[in-house]
Amino acid sequence: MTRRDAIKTAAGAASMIPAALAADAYKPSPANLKAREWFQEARFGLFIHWGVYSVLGKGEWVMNNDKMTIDQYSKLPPQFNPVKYDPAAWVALAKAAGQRYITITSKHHDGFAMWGTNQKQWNIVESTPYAKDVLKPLAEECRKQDIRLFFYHSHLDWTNADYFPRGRTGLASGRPESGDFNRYLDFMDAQLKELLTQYGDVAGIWFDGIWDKKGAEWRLRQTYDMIHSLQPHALVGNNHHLAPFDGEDFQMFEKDLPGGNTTGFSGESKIGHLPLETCETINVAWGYNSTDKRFKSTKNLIQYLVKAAGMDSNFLLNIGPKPDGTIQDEFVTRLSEIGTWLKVNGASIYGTHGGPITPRPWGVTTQAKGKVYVHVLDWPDAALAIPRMPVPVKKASLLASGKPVAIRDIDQGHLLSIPADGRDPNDTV
Ligand code: H79
Repeated sequence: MTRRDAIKTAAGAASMIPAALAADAYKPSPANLKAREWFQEARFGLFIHWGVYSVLGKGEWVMNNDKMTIDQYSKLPPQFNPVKYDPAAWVALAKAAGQRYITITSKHHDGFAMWGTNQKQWNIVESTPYAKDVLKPLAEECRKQDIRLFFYHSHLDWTNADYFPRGRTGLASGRPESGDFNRYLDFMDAQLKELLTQYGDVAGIWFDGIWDKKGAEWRLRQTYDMIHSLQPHALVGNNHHLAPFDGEDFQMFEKDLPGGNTTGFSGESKIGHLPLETCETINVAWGYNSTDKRFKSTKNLIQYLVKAAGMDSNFLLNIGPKPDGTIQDEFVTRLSEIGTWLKVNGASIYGTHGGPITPRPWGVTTQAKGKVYVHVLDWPDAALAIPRMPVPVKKASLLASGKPVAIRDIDQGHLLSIPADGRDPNDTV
């Protein structure tokens, strides 16, 4: 059974569970199922990590890594004044890259709210000289430019006293050794409610950080149910590095293709039956890091997108804007180069599912509407032998030029040959 069939079967099976037994099982609304379809077709999104940590240019973990107290960290908001922030340009950048959605940090682990929350003064409107909500104009621009908007929201909070007992990180912040964790969760739900009622259509919430306090009662279903009751189509995902929990709508992987575990913290995330997404950075850091020059090449990033699609997964590619609101050239260049490639080859990515041939050392396959797209990332030789397709091959051509491709049936499958000048060093489709 393919992943796609498994998803259909699982959806069918869920609806056959007797109501009494299923009382507690999450049943996604029709709007939610439709949003999942949109999500899978979208395939490519822009991740944005932006907060007061950007001021220091040492990434979004600086408070934890440099063992900063809340007093020390509180010196950052007065320095955060992104006068060059241009949400129209940010959204246009994502559009030009061929991305269909944006996921931005509403709150990262430092607990700082990038919108004018009423729950706490620790927010961009009340604590920075900029004094404006940055999420609202972004949401408006996304609507104008037909991009959907997700909020990244950290469960983990290094500055909230009620985040108690403490977890594994943010231990040098100097908070009192007492607090009410349920009050913290109430606070978080109240903040989420603001995001889901004051920013129009929200594509979903991307949670992160519960790995900090394993075994705590996070009241996930209560929070997920609230989200779905406010916006039934909103997709809930949680970067807990485990198999999906009830109430979630997609499964994510961090710095690894689905099922991979090169990072060492994805060991328990077996691929489930929900739509998939994997996120990765252009250099190494998520939040702005001024010394991080380890930029991946455009080719590497295109191939990551292609490999993700070959595994039936979305790719969420990150940028960390500067504290003044601008985006460094290295990010802009790569995003626009990916966009150029997608203009020609997008039919092999958008709206596709993983193809009939599982990922191979030479590349991957995707499929849509009676076509199989063979993505050759690495030409092994003058000709390439591929496994047999599930149905007879009528015709093969290059996606970029439309030129016919020589294909010959052999005992073991098919033999493809493409002259060197017809190949694309990024990915010959
Ligand atoms: O938002 C970005 C990062 O800040 C955040 N997720 C992305 C999307 C992130 N947080 N942590 N990590 C990424 C790396 C996680 C490291 C961990 Fe651990 C290893 C978590 C659990 C084991 C280090 C050791 C942190 C806690 C214990």
